[in-house]
Amino acid sequence: ISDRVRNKDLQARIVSAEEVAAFIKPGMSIGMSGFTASSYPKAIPLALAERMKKEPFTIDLWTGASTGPELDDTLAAVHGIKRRLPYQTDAILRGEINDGSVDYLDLHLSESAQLARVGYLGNLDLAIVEAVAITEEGNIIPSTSLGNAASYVQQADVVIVEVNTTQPLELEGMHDVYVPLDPPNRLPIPIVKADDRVGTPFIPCTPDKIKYIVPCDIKDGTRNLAPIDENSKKMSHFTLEFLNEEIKAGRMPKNLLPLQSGVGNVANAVMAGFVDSDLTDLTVYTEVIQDGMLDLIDAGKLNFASGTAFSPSPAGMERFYKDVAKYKKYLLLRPQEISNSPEVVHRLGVIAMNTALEVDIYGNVNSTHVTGTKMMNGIGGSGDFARNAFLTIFYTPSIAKNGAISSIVPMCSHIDHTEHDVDVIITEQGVADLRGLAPRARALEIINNCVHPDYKPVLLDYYNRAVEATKHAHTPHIIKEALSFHEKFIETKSMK
Ligand code: 0RQ
Repeated sequence: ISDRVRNKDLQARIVSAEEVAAFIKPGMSIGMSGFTASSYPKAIPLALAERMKKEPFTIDLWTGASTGPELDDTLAAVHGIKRRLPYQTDAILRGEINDGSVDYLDLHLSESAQLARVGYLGNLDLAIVEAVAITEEGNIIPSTSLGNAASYVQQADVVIVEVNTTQPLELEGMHDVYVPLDPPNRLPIPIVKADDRVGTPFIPCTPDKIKYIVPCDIKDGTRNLAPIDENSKKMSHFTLEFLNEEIKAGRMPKNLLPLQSGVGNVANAVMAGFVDSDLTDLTVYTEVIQDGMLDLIDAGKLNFASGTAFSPSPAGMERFYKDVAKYKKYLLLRPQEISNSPEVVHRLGVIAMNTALEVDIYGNVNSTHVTGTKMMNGIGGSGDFARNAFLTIFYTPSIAKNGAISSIVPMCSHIDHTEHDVDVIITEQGVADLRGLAPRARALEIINNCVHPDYKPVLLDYYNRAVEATKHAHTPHIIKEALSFHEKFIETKSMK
C-alpha cells in the first residue's frame, strides 16, 4: 500500500489488524467510518472479534449509520458492543438491542456528529476510518461513504486508518468535506444547489494524529437488491402520477425538485419508476446513492446526485468501478451532517420519500418500533428529511405479515414523524393527500384511499364511533380502544 500512503514517515506506522486489535482497550468509545455497507473498517473489526472470542469485553461503537457484516454483525456475534449509535440494520445486533444487552441510541443522522463534537456522548477515544489513500500532509481520502468520519477524526484522541486497496484511487475527488462550526459560531452552509462544492476533497488530518495504518483488501459487503414486488410497483406508479399532477398544477418545475429516497424495496421501485418516466434533468439530494441513480445517469435523466454514501448492489458496484470517471461527474459524497442538513434540505426544497412501519388515521408515522416496543432499525435520516422537505411522502404496504397486520391503525404505537411533518401517504391501495386538511378530513382521506379492504370497515367504524363519543372533537379517539389493534396482535398474532 506504499503508493497509497504518500507520506514516507507514515509508512513506518503500517501494522497488522491484529496489532490494532491488541491496542484497543475494553470500554473504549470508538467512532468508525461507514454508512450502509460502504466504507466501514473491515480488517480491524474482524481481528477485534477474534480477540473478544478469547478475552470477552465490549466497546461503545459509533458509526455513520448501518454498516456491513464485518463490523456490526461480527462484533455483535461475540457480544462485543455495549453501546451503539446512531443507526443499525443488523439482525444479531437488533436481537441484542431488544434483549437489553446493547444500549442503542437511535439518533437523527444529521445530529450525531454535532452530539459527538460537543461532548454529549462522552469522550471519543479512537477513530477508525477506511480510506483510499493518505496524502503527504496526512489528509485522509475517503472511499465509498463519508458518514460521520470527518467529525470522528476531528474529535477522537487517536486516529487509525484502514487503507482499502480494493477501493479505486479514482474515488479521489468525489467527496466534499465540510464540517460546520458549532454554536454560537455557526455560519450558513453555503449550498444552494445539489452540486455545490463547499469543502475539501479529503478529511482534514495531520500525520501526528495518525497512530496506525492497516492495509485491507476486503470489498464493501454490499447486498443484492430484492426483485421489485407488485405492491412497490403500484406505489411507484402512484408517486409518478402524483408528481406529474404537481407539475401540471404549477407547484413544481418540470424537472421536479431534488429527490431524496430511503433504502429498500419501495425506494428501489420508485427510483426505477423515474428511469422509465418522461422526466428529465432530475437532481437528487439524498443520503444513499444506489443502483437507481446509475440507471438514471445511463438513461440521460440525471443532472446530479449528492449523498453521503454510495451503496449499490455488488453488480452496481462493478458497473461503477468500470467507469468511475464517467459516473464521478454526476455524484458527490458529503458528511451526513450536510447531506441530511435540515437547513440545506429546506433551502433546496427536497421531495422526501421514506418508508413507514405503520401510520395512523391522522397521519402520524411510526418508522422504528414494532408494537411500540421492539426496535426495528432506527429513525435514520427519515426525520432529517421529513420535517424539512418541501414535500414529504411516506410509503407503506397497507398490510404486513400476510394480512395479520394492518399498517394503518387507529393510533400509532410509537411516533417518529408527527402529523405535522407528513404531507402524503401512499400504499398499494392509493394516495392520501393530506395537505390543507384538518384532522377529521385527514382520517377519511387515509381510510378511504390507503387502507386494505380487510381493515377498512373496522377503521371506519372506529373513526365514526370516536367522532360520536368525543362529539366531533378536533382529533377524535376512544382512548381505551386506540391501541386495540396492537393489543389484539400481541394476544392472537393477528389484528383481524
Ligand atoms: O419484516 O421481512 O420479517 O416480514 O418489517 O418491512 O415492508 O420489507 O419494508 O425493508 O422498506 O423496511 C420502516 C423498517 C421498512 C425501513 C422500514 C415488517 C415487515 C418486514 C420490513 P419481514 P418491508 P422495508 C433512509 C431513511 C426507517 C429509517 C429510514 C426503515 C419488515 O424503511 O428502517 O427511513 N425506516 N431511513 O413484515 C410489524 C408493522 C410492520 C412490520 C412492516 N406495522 N408491524 N412489522 N413490518 N410493517 C435509510 C437510512 O437512513 C440509511
